[in-house]
Amino acid sequence: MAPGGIYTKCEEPDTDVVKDNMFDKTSRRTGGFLLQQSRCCSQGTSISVLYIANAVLFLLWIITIIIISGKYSRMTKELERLHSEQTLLSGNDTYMVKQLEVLHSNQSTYATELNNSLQRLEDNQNKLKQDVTKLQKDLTTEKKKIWDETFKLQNALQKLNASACKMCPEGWLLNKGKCYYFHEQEIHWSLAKNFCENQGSHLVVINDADEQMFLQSKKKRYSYWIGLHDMKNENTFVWVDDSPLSYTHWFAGEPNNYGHGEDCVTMTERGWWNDYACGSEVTGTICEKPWNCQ
Ligand SMILES: [Ca+2]
Ligand SMILES: [Ca+2]
Ligand SMILES: [Ca+2]
Repeated sequence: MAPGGIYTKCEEPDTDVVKDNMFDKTSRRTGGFLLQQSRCCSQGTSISVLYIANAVLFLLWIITIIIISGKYSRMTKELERLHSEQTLLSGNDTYMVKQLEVLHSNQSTYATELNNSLQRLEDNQNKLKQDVTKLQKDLTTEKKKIWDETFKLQNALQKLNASACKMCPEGWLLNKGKCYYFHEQEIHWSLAKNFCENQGSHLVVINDADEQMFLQSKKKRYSYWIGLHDMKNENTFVWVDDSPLSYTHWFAGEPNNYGHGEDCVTMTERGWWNDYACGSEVTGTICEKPWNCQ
């Protein structure tokens, strides 16, 4: 196609057109009316094509606009969504910042409480150390006092022992404030009674089980006279110091007033009591007297 397109072709006929014009001039006289009509129809067709092309172009433009509009709408929605998410994220960021601030505040509080607790523990530890130190000091002081008291008591005891005030005379045994003497000689009851009285004592009076246990644990011979008799009234036994007969330790079957009569009492094997003839001699005598510092 020559420059100028369809319009040029219609207005500027080429040599063929000139020829045609010449032919037209020739045929105008010979009846070329049909040819001229055919050229006008060709121009109308071109215009129609032009319109159709324009319409197609317009349609494409409209479609393009619709597509672009659709994409623009989707992009707008996407932007709105992103903006919404950004707002949400911004909100979350703000919430996170607040949470961090709260955590930081709590951390500071906990740190302060921890420091306070540590300080209290340290104070308590120091106080305990002071208390322990004070207790150790008090204990040392008390120990010194006890040692001083012990030393004083030892001195007093030494002075007491060194004095003439003995707890019991030599050869006598001490038990609960009483002195006892085990006379190892075979004599009858009246001599035994006199012997004890000559020692500032009397025949032993057994008042309870403790005294009985002490005596039987110390006896060495088989039989000893004790201070019990029924000389005045048969089978009514009395002590030489008139103490009540509140305790007895008779052997089985005793007192039996055997033979010609038994009105005095002995402590025999294993400590059992037995009424025995006062004129008979037995292997020993037990004397008793209160402890007396003389
Ligand atoms: Ca007694
Ligand atoms: Ca008798
Ligand atoms: Ca008897």
